[in-house]
Amino acid sequence: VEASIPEPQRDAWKKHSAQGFTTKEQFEDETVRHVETTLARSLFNCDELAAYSGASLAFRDRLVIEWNKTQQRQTFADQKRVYYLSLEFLMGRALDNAMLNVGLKDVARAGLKDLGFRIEDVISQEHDAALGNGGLGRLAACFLDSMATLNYPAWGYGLRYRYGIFKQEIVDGYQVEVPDYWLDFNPWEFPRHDITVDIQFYGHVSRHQDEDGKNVAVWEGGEIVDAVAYDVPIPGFQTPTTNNLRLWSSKASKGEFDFQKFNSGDYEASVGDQQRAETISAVLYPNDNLERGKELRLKQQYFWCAASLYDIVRRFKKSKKAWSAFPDMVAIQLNDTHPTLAIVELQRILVDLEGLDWVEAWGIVQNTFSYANHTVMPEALEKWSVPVMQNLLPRHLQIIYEVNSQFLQMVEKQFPKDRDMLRRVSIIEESQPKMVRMAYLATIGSHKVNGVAELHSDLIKSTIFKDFVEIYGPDKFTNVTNGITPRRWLHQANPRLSELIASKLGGYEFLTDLTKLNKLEHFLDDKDFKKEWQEIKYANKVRLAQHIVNTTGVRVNPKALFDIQVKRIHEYKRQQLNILGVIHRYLTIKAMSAEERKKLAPRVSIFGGKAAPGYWMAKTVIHLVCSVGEVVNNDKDVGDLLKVVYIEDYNVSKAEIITPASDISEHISTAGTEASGTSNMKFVLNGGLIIGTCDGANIEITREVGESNIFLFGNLAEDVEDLRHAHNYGSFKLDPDLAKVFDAIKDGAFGDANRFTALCSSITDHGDYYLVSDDFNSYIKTHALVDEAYKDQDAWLEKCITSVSRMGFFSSDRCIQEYAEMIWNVEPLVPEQRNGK
Ligand code: NTF
Repeated sequence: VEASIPEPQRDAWKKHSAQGFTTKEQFEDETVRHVETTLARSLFNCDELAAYSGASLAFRDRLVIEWNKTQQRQTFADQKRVYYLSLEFLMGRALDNAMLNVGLKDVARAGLKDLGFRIEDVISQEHDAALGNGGLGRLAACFLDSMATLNYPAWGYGLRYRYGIFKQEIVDGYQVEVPDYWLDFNPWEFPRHDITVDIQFYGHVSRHQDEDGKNVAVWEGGEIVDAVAYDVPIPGFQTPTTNNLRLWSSKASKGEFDFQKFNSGDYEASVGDQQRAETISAVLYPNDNLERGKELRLKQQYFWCAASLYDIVRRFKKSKKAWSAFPDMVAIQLNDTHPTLAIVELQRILVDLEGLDWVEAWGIVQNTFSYANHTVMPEALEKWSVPVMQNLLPRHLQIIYEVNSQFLQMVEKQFPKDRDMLRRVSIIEESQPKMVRMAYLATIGSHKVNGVAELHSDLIKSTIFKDFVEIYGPDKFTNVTNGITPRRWLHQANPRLSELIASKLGGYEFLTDLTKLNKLEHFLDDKDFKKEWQEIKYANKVRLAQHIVNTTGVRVNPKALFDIQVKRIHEYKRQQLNILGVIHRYLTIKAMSAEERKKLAPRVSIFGGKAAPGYWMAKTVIHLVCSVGEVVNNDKDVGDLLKVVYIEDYNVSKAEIITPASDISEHISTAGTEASGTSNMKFVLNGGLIIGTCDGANIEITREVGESNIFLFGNLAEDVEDLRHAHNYGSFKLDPDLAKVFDAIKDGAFGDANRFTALCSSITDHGDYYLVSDDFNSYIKTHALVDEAYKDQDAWLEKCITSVSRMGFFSSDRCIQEYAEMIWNVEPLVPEQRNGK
């Protein structure tokens, strides 16, 4: 029974209920109070960090008031909720976002000024919440923003890693990883020590007869770890909704603390148990698009799925509804296969703990879950070894085998005697050791499966899920093209551009209906507007140039064309193609006469992004970029014509500085490998053009902005397989321009050539899997077109403005609405208006 205040005392309670500030005076009151009492500081020792902390706590108080109201409203409304399960949430900074979303940034700016601080300095004190690797985690963060903004009753569930993605330092041109301990002071989370769930691991399964004589499975023994909830409020943009992101942290269970050992004097061993429990949520696995099958990762997954499901089921049970109503109240979205064990866990709860019949339970499970696939790359598809799972989760493995056996019986009926089909679609791969194919399990346990861009959704139907389309029919598979939140990626990152757009469109409605941007096309002849647009871009480039000189010492000319590639370093994303192209440009400049050089448009090639610590080839690419920069940036022949910089520690807050400053950005993955990409959308929305392959969302961006406003190059996805085959079984012919680039590297133009041997030979001698050579000529030629186009600044500007005006489709609001209507079947919940209905 939950405690509550008795009726007669409720008025007193309401009278004193917290309100949260709205005026500048109140903001200053709250900020100073927090600095003085919560932080125990004073005006004699309040630095920018303390000011950040005080202001954040003032905003947190406001958020939590709205958050409480939202939770009450949602409980009372008793309607379907959506639960978004993601192992990553790449949130970035929260203060700026909170200020903008509650509409009090101007109040805070004025208040902080009164107290002696510049708001920008205060905002930049915040440590990024970096609980993700890249696109997948940032997508989850954009989705939370959109779900709150659109008033959907939605919860995020994730893990509260003590260490987020590592901090990258570049030392002597090499990546060095530094742990990201970010929880020292985090005003944005609320520990909920009262919400603790016991999570079981290992042990064994036995069979018992229950009272009705039914044979039930009982999972016994093993170890128990506690999951403790930490809640992070997610404010919508100018809406009454503040949703919840619940992150689980692991802790040794009280029962688990081994008093036997303790009493017998083995204190250290019992502390050891404590520490082992805490390692479960200790660290985010730093791989993007790679699964390495480590037991601790599986432990993380089950820990988080089991705690989240316990929470969801408990909430449902309070409603006293029949189990058959579960899918009418609960939609669970799986962000990739990482939470697939939640499917098995719900089946276990329904059958083993709640006594439902298997078939009825499985129907409920399938109607509850949906699964989004984010990659087709084989090394990123999750498979878990059967022996590992048998040991860690014995009952879950039994359930998986039972699900598989019923599924295969169904397939056998549909395709009698097609043995190979059964082998192909089995959840269990008959390898040595046997493996559980998580993508198949997720597909079988869900009512909808979607890809994240049109090409990708077509690809999954013709490759990894081809047989499943035959089995279930095509309607189970659908597309929801990714999107980004215009609040963070336009309004917050590029406030001047947002303001200029608002001044033309007569307000900020475009931030909640991004299709309104299309009205910008009416201003293509407005000279003042265009001039101001150009000035804003220039100012954004000056700001980035300042960051570059501060952090790398390299001085870049903000009048040069800024050519940017920032994303995780991966062979499939082809930063190697970019840097080899840069070398080609360098060699071309070196061979030019002084006259010819005068005609060339100056360029700055900007790279940024982290390599997974164990990804040696990616680290070599970083080293090559830095080595080329070292030579080019100090070459007097080249001067401003070419600069090459590596921006250290690319993360969300750096992206907010980098994205608005691009003239052109690179989205150049081998066709068919990048499921969607989302930074492509961010760059175009900020008035930069892109050079890209026909891959992922680039294709839909082209459809929207028009072919004349994008620089496409390279081979098509449909030709990739044949080209690879030709490399391996025909004759591989190296592109002649690329050959010259390799000669320069081998001659030691960028330092000791041995360091780059493997990188070069992966292209020249080992099949060129990512088609760098096949696409090189097209890439170089397309960059020449970019140079030409940039010379006509007026035409360039028109391309940029036209593109921005056509980006409405890529709002994550559109994307969330599609999920809500096509997949989740949930409705928004808006509070009743006071004056009526
Ligand atoms: C990533 N997938 C894809 O590589 C990106 O193209 C896409 O934009 C994002 O997902 C978001 O959909 C992964 O990180 C994973 F885990 F699936 F490999």
